[in-house]
Parts: sequence; structure tokens; C-alpha cells
Amino acid sequence: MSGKGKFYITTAIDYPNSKPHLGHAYEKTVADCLARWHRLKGEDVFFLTGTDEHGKKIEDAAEKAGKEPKPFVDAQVKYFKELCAKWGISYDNFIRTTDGKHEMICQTIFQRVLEKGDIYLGEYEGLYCNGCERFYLEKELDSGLCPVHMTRPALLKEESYFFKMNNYASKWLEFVEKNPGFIFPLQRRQEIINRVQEGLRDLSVSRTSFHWGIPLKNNPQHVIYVWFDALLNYLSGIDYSSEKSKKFWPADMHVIGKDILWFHSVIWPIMLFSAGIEPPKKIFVHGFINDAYGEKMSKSTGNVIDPVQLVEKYGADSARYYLLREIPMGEDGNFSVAAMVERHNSELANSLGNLLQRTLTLTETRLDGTVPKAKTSEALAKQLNLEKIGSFMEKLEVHNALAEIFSFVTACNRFVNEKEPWKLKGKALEETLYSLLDSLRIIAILVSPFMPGSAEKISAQLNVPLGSLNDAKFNLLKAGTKIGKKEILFQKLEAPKEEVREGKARSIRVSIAPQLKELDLKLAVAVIENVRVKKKHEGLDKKAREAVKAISLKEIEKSPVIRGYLELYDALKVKHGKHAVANLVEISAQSGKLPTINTVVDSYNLVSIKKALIVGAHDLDKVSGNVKVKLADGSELYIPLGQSEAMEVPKGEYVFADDKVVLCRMDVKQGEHTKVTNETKNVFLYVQGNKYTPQKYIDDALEEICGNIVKYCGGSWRKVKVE
Ligand code: ME8
Repeated sequence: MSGKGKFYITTAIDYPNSKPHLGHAYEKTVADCLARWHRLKGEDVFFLTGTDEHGKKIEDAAEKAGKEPKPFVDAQVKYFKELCAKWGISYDNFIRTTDGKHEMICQTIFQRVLEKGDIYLGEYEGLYCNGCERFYLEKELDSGLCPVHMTRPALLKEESYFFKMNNYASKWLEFVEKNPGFIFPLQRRQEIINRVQEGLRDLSVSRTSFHWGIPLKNNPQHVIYVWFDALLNYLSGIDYSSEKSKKFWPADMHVIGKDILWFHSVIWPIMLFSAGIEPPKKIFVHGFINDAYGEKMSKSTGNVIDPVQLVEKYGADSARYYLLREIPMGEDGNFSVAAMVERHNSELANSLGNLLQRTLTLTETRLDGTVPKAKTSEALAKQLNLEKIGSFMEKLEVHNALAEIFSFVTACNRFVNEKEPWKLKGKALEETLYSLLDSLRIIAILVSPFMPGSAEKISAQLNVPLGSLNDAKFNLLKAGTKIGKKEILFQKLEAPKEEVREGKARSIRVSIAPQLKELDLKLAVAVIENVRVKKKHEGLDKKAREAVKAISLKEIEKSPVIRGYLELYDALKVKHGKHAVANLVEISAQSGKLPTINTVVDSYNLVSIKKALIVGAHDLDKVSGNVKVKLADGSELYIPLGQSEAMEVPKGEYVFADDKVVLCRMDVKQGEHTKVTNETKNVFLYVQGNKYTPQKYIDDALEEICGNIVKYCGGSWRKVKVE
């Protein structure tokens, strides 16, 4: 230990009523990555995870399985431990709420709060959802159903102990004001504050209608409410009141999902206030993992991915890399094996794996497998921005930290291509290979929180110990080191056949080239699935006529939105004539109506002229792979509307290209082969913005357009993230 301080991090404890799912694996991976990062910094880390084993939900699941609750959970917990082992989750303790020590600590704290006068005995009548293990008010239900599980809560009436939460509402508000980072990300904070400001209801904290729980010391008819019991795992997991707990409490971070924020950010600190214990420092809320279509994974939909089988087949580091790189922290993310395999092949196998392979092969063949005496190229070393990586990690922007590390991997590959070491000799060869070996040593350290297995493999092949963040400095690789045995780091993976379910559009990724982002090109993108395109629609025609009447060409031409596009074209030094939107308005003004194409195109043209925005749409099923918005180098081909001959796109324009061809040019010179026709089932649509359009302006436009399309053509839509 370096004496740099402690870091106590926890995950939620999972209900073991069924096998673990990908959401559980994601949460543990996020927490594990942070735990490993803090260990790398030399901090004394304690990482706790575990299972939440009491309550009605577990009792019911055990009964269904024909077992007593304890043997049932004993068997189930094995799956959660297996998950941790397979995913490389480096916990320091795995707490089970059926552990005797935990039960004792719960009873003690409950008693303490009772004696303080914050708990009283009463009677409760209310609607209880077993899935959530909580009561609901009528107004909180969705057509009488639990909003999470879509099941009807049961009406329960029983004697219960109540916790007077409102005694601590103002203390809580003060605490949160003093600790603005307590709930992270920030946007979740205000909503919780508003709810607390409305006042807090007394919380029922014991149950008598079933027995699978921790009995109260003073009244064993009652078992402790499962959430009161579960939250205390964060204290019992470090042996509350031991030396260890004195050192590690308060917890630095509870990593949880968005559905249980209320319990962690309000109930938990208030329990601690009452018990006279310091509250934790931060509640870090991650988003949910959905399936490739953005739908919740559930057994009934049949879209559940078994996290253990997944890593057995594809490897833990690929899955960890994908989840940590793909999903901006705090946001929901879609998971598809195809997208994971794509990242694995391009970023892990081609980029990192290839760099290691090339460097080791050259060292072996040209330098007899021995690290030469040389120094790392300063130009290359400058490409690694450790400060930026560290700052992303501190801000909990784990995806950005990983992207920054990989931009150094790219820089190393560029260095190889520029230096062409296979052509070099003597000092030049030695300096080049030393630079690469030394950089790989540092890369291994930096990727170790994200991909611990691969980091170990890189170090072993370099034949150096992995080291800590202190060792992530250049020129520490010792000359004379004999490199280890070579081994392929990432085997290329076969992409599974994209599974397209009936009436469902496949998932698609969209990225904008950095140069275009710098010029403030913005996008809002959606997929609309299962549309029924018609030639025309009376209601739509009427709306279009009204829209045309309301618009003036002069105003459109003066609009800052249009100016933004034209300035963008000027910055790219490309020729442009009348703007596409102005063109559309002009044509429409002449005939008094928008040109009728089909109900999808008409639906978006309507918003396009109203908001002066460029909108493009394609038949998603004719788009190959993913879409990149990039600068044309003059060699790209596209087929203009109504033609069959391909022509070249002028250099300097930007284009929307799929994996094979250009779909359309910058001001929506739509290509022929992906245009939306009456046969189209699924649509890929985007709204282009520029420096004069706040993201919200184009997001709102997207929402309006998709609303129109669904109204006139049916189907449903979902937003697509832009990278
Ligand atoms: O809530 N994506 O247990 P749990 C990401 N026992 N995370 C998800 C997810 C998804 N699709 N589905 C669930 C409980 N989670 C309680 C916790 S803590 C004192 C008690 C997350 O098994 C969820 O948000 O239902 C939670 O953080 C964790 O998985 C365990 O969920």
C-alpha cells in the first residue's frame, strides 16, 4: 500500500431468484473497472458485491422450485459467483444477506433506530409488488399495474413497524445541498430532491405475512423489510464496527442501476442518519442494458443473453471492452453480439492485437528477441495523454478514458506504418522497436482495469511485471529483457448472423468523423420499424398544404439554420447552389403544396420546411452494415436518384456512407438504391444540424418527424446514438 488513501466501492446485491443476467454483469464490470483503477493508483481498495437473499420474491421462487428458501439460495448463489469468476470481477468480499454476521448487524441497527424513537408499531394497508418488494400508491401505478413489472400488486393489510423518514427530510436536503456530487450523474439529482421536498411518508419496515427474512429481536413475529435488510449489507460486508469498517466506512461509491436510486439516495442515508452513522459519499447510477432493439431483456420476450455463456464463447475481455467502450456512463445501452464482435475485430484484434504481434515478431526476428538499449521516441510518447485518461476516470467517463487509451494504440500503429521498421537497421531499428515495446508495456497497465486478462497476457509476452500507474512512464523497460512466448492476443471472431425478428429493424451504428464534429456538424438519428408506406394520405396532404402556406421563402433564406449549413460548406470549400431546404420551399410555393412522394417522405418534408432542417431517409434493409459520416476523398461512388450509373462524389463534400457505398451526399442528394419506396419496411432517418442549431432543436425535430411517420405509416421508432 502506498498510503494514498482508501477506496470502498460496492455494487447492488442481486436477487438470486433466477440466474444472473447481462445487466448484473454490466454493473459488476463497471464497479470492477473502477476498483481496479483505484488499485492501480496505489489506493487501498475494498470491493464488495453479493446477493440479496430474503423477502417474498425469493420465498416464492424457492417454493416454485420445490425447495426450502435456504437450500434454494445456496444453489442459486453459485451462478452469481460463477459470473464473477468468468467476468474477472475482483471482489474482496461476496456478501450474502443470509450470513449470520449480516443478520446480527441488521438486528442491532434496527434495534438502535427503534430505541431512538424513529420506528413505531402500526398497521399497514397497501398495494404491494413482490417483484419490486415495495408498496405502491394508487397514483404510482400504470393502469393499476406495477410500472416496472406490469403485474397487479396485491392488497396487503398487516401489522407493521414504521420508520419515520420525514424526521430526517430537512437533514437530507441539507446534506445533498452540501454534497452536490452525492447523486451522479447530476441530471438524476433534481428529480429526487423534488420528491423529498414534497415530504416523506413513513416507511413500513417489517412484515408478518411471510417468514423468509431476519426476525426482529424484540418481536420475532416480524421479519425485517427486505430493503432495510439489504442496504445494511454495505456495513456488514466490511464487518461493521471492526477495525476494517472504521478504515473503509463511509463507502466512497455505491454503483447501482437507475431503478433502485430512491432506496440508495434517500432511504439509505436516512437510515444511517437515524443510526448515527455517516452516509456514503456517492451513489453512481448506471443505465440499463437493453437488447439490440433497445428493448428490455426479459424471459417473456425471449431476448435474454446469458452472460456466462456469452464470455465462454467470446471471451470476458471482449464483452467487458464492448460494454465499457460502447455505453456512455449513466446512459442506457443496447447490446448485440454482432456489434460486440465488430468492435472486437476492428479495435481489439486489428488494432491492439496486431500492434503486439507486429512488434514482437520484429523484435524476435530482427533483435533476437531482446529489448535493445534505446529510448522511446519523444514524438510517440507525446501522443499518450495520461492526464486526460486520469481525468476521464475521475469524472467517471469510463468510455472516454478507454477511447483515449485506444487513440494511443492507434498512434503506435501509425508510428509502425510511418517508420516501416522492417526496412530499418541499427540504431533506427532499435529506437523504433524499443519505443513500441515500451509503449505496449504502458498500454498493458492502462488497459488492465478494463481488460485484466489481456493486460496480463501483454505483460507476459513482454516478460515484464504488469506494474501500477507509477510505472506508466516511458523508458522504464529494461534493455536486455528477453521477450516471452508469443501468443495471439485476440483471435478474429466470426460475426453471428444478424437476427432480425419479425417486424423488427436491425440495430445500426452511426458515427461522425472527428473533422466534421469539429465543424459542428450534428445529427439526430432514428430507426422507424414496421412502417406501411402508402402513396398518399389525405390528412397528411392537408397538413402539408397548411405548412407550405405558413412558410415564406424569404424567411427560410434568412434563417440562421440555413446559414449554418452554408457556412459549413464554405468551411469545407465545396461548391453549393441554392440550399436544399430553400429549394424545397420554392418548389412547394409554386404549386401550393409539397411534392407528393410517399407518406414517409411527405411526413418528414413537412418538418424539414417548417424548421429549415435537412432530413435524410433510407430504406434500412438496403443499407449494408453501419453508417459513417465522413469527408469524401473524391473516389467515392454513388448512384443519383432515378439513375443506374454510378458517379463520383466531388472531393471535400461530406457523405453518408454504409460499409459499401455512399447513401447520400451532404445536402441530401439521395442515392437511388436506398431510397424509401412503397416496399420499405424499416427506415433509417437523420436530421442534420450545424453550429446554429442546439442539439435539442434537432432532437425535437426528430421526435416530431418520427411522430408524423408513425401517425401516418404505423410502426414504431427508436432513437439511435451517434458516436
Ligand atoms: O434490485 N441493465 O436486485 P436486482 C443494467 N436486490 N443493470 C440492471 C439491469 C439491466 N438490464 N437490470 C437490473 C435489486 N440491473 C436489489 C438490490 S442493493 C442493497 C439491493 C441492476 O437483482 C439493478 O439496477 O433486481 C441493480 O442495481 C442490480 O442490477 C441488481 O438488481
